[in-house]
Amino acid sequence: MSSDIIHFDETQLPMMKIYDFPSGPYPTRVRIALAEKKLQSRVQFVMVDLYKGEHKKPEFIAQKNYSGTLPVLELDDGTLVAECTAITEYLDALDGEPTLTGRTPLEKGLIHMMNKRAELELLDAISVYFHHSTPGLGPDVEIYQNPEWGFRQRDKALRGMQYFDDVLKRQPFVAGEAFSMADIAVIGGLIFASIVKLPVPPKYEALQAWYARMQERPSVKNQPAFSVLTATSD
Ligand SMILES: N[C@@H](CCC(=O)N[C@@H](CS)C(=O)NCC(=O)O)C(=O)O
Repeated sequence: MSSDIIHFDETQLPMMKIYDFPSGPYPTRVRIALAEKKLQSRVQFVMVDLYKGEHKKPEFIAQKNYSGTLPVLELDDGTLVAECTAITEYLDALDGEPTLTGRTPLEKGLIHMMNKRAELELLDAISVYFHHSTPGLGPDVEIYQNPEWGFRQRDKALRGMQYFDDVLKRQPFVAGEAFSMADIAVIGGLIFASIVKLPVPPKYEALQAWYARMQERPSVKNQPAFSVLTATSD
């Protein structure tokens, strides 16, 4: 273990706020990161109802997140950090153990690459499918839909599953030998895949086995997203 790891007493950390929708795939990424870092007690969650379009209200966009998405982290001085990757990097930098974003330059580079691929090839693609080719968040929120574009993104996500299956045939975690932010991003993708009823094809055995292992982690298995999925599954 390197000597530059910072350990701190998390009870001394000022309270943070997270604008959240507890069962959402992206907010779940940050919830998993918080659980891994054991920082949940330092966070006050503020519910923003996606299905009521609260995240698209002019006040939310002007005052909390220009992109009109969740989650958003607010520090006690009012500083706002949006984007799951950025929030995870901030939380990870607060304390050195466990690391979610890597220690060495190579670990950091590989984790960032695989995290980005998980977003591009899986999670964001499924999100586009959800918003464009399914009822999404409902007619009041989904004011522009392009179903053809959504179906292309669904097919892209299926190719993404094949890619991550290949990766996980070679290594135990998405970015190599250790659990990281990149695993969390793929978990978010597969949660979203369940929401849109796009199950991982059985032939992707390595991806399925990895996902089963991930759902045994305490930081993952207790997430509200899984109770909602169980409650709504056919
Ligand atoms: N790139 C953003 C995406 C966040 C995102 O799409 N969050 C979803 C919540 S699951 C959302 O706010 N969706 C509402 C919408 O796009 O209208 C991130 O990584 O935080």
